[in-house]
Amino acid sequence: MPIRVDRLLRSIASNSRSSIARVASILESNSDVGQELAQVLEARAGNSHVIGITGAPGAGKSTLISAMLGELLERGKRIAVVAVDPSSPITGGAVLGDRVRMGQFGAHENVFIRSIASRGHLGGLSKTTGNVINLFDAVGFDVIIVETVGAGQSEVEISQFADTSIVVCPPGLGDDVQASKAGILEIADVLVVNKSDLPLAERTVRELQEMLTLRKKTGSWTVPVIRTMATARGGIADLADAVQKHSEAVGKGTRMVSPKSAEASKPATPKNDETELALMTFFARDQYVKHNGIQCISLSGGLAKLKMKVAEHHINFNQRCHGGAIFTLADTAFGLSCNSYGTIAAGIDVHITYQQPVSVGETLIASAFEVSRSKKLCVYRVEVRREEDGMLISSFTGTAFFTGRPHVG
Ligand SMILES: Nc1nc2c(ncn2[C@@H]2O[C@H](COP(=O)(O)OP(=O)(O)O)[C@@H](O)[C@H]2O)c(=O)[nH]1
Ligand SMILES: [Mg+2]
Repeated sequence: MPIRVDRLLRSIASNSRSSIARVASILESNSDVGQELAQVLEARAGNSHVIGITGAPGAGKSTLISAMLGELLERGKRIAVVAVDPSSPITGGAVLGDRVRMGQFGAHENVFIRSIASRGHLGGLSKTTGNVINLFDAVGFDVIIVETVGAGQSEVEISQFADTSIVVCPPGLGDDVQASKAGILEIADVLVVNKSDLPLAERTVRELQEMLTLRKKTGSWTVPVIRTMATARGGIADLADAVQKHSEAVGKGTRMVSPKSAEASKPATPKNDETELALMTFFARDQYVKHNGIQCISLSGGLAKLKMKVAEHHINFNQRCHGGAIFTLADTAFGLSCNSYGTIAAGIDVHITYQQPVSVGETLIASAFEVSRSKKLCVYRVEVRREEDGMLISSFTGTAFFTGRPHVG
């Protein structure tokens, strides 16, 4: 083992805060030393209970974590918090706010709070976060709480790291939001309706309970719906009890074996020729795709590669290709790819960025890649490039939910 790695490992064995912070920074830098450290730490991890907390911005996750810290400290635990903030690498805006909200216990000797900025690490969020979690695990924290912001990919990724996933719902969840969050609810081991002091809270609890009775139960664990008022530490003991019960039900360190079990629980990949035939049929049937002049280049291994020549009817009022047309191309590549597993996959959350304008006569190529896939959810990335010079025009990420229902016809 190189001297530097060995020295760093010895420095964290003393459990000094500054050494742990230094090693966390090295892991985040993803340098060679960081990668070696990550391997050693992974081998030493598996004793902590990792709790993922996710939900819409403003739901009260950070406030809830602060209240949880108070409760868990009273129960004699050492706790590390990892706040994953996708929006704020430099300004520290939201991160700083979160520190304030978790601040009451931030300086406690048995608490360690670390923020990870994730912007600019496309596809790297899971790796860095996983490495920092393993660090806290290896140095002996009893509980590691991971907060992820927003809706979409990061939650899905984080659910792969947590032994217990908590989804926080603010009161007033309308029907639309419920539908779009169906996939997120699928990953919840514990549901929390925070801000139970607000008038719509009871209705939200009832709606969530109804949704839970409708969905098929997997395993023996029954997902509880807990009411909390994080600002006044209301319901926090119940939440800590529920999380503890889940931990006892599933066992410690389950996240360490999850890559294997996740692999086992993935929908089986059908044989290539069958997949391609099915995808070809979907493609041929799609009226909207035809209307936009989208052509298929390949559908190999369930991953779609499509082509669209930008015509007059794709042009917007600025004489450029309409963003909606580029979106259609990327979304079609996403839709075909995630539907290649024999059952209907429904898109629940997508995001697109536009890097370059496109003019009439240019040809665009969209290629889909699979980022992750579990039994219920999958995440895809699609790149749209200009055929002439390979220039990146647009990047798209999408999450889809496997409904379990077969395709019609
Ligand atoms: N009324 C009420 N407000 C809350 C409660 N919990 C958190 N808040 C407020 O909701 C806002 C967002 O909280 P924050 O923890 O930053 O949410 P996050 O974005 O999910 O981390 C803050 O102004 C909190 O004070 C609660 O139980 N009741
Ligand atoms: Mg927060």
